[in-house]
Amino acid sequence: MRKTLLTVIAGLASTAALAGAGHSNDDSQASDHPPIDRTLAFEAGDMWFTPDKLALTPGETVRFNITNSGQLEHEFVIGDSEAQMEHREMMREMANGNGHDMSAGHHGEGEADADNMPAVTIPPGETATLVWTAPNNAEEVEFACNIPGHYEAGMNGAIQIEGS
Ligand SMILES: [Cu+2]
Repeated sequence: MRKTLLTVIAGLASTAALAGAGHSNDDSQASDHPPIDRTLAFEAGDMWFTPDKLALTPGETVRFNITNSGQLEHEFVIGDSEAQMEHREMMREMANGNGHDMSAGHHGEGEADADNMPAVTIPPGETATLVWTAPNNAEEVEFACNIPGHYEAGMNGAIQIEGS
């Protein structure tokens, strides 16, 4: 009995030569988000984003690949201008409250903020991904970096949501 089973397992193991056989590039791992309609490459530099504006249609799901080509850490947050302002104030308070330890303001990969703003923090030289669906109830939202001073220095842009 036992011997037979072992033989079978040994047989299976030898098929492990699949490695490197060129995976088809599907990113449908855990689909905790709707299918991606579009993937957009963004670049974050020291105090700018490229592109600095964007147009989407309502309900369109976009994957942002944001590369930080600057020397500083940046974030990419989506929300209406009021929410951005609140987020900015929160970040500033955190920065003041505990010296210059910014770690409390970090966002995980694609993680929603407490106030439900899609946000991601990007260390210098790295690329972060954020998936977001354009809402049906807004005509314009902003993307921004709300690390103190960055928004004011130019790290913000408009997302026009048009059509329907
Ligand atoms: Cu920034």
